[in-house]
Amino acid sequence: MAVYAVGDLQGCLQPLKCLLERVAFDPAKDQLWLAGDLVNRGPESLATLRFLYAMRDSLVCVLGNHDLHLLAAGNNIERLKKADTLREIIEAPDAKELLDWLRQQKLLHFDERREVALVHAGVPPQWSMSKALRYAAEVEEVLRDDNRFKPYLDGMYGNDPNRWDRNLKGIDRLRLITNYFTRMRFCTPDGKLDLKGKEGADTAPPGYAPWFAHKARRTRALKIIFGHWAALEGRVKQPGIFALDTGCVWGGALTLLNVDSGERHLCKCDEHGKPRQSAPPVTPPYAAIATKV
Ligand SMILES: [Mn+2]
Repeated sequence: MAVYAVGDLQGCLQPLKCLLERVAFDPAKDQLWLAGDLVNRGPESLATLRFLYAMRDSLVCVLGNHDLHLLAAGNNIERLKKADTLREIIEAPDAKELLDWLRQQKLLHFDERREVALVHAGVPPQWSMSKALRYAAEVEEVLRDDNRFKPYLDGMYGNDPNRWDRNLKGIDRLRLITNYFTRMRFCTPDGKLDLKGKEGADTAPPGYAPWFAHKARRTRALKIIFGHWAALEGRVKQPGIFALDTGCVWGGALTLLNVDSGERHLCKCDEHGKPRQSAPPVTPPYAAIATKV
């Protein structure tokens, strides 16, 4: 059995198929971890979601900001913005089945045996993995609750509060937890968020740094796989940190990581998210990820 992790798909189904074929992925034996943002902006969001749903028993999936936005728009179509390409999903005959599956997914996954976590944006520096899992579960529980998920999706938008306080309550608490796991890039050592910056790791405002770069980060002994931050171009110098969003939807590449060997496969995409050329597997300075298997 092999375990692979793939970066932000955003509706780029063909590059995903190209990578799964390249590694001879077998859904009966292998597992695919999705770093979130399965849909939106790219060419085939509905087909991507259907493809993944059909192989759901072989997946581990964490939700990204675009996936939550799809759930919110499924609940309230007014949430759709001009640049969104999500209407085809919301109007599909199987929309309910697909969206009900999507809202069962997690914000944070932790494989204890491998000591590897999977998250869309990151884990804030002030939280241990056990704390992070508890807080992620608060949101996951609400999302799965037929009576509570709609008000949550309506109230999750916004950048405040931007600093963790364990006494936060209600939707403010859920919004900040959601922003940490699905939107964070830069923060202070105690987890105050800056949600404006989207450029490279060296563009943090004064006092801020990429979430993974804080020396006292409480998860620094663990490995963390994440997506969301295309400007990193898959390059992070901190050991144990694996950035998988290589901007497929923006004409970059889709990255597939073998979670146990650290080997990376890239499929380049053209502006329509179609495979352009295949690139050889690379294992750059990203050391093999898990040894305890
Ligand atoms: Mn994202």
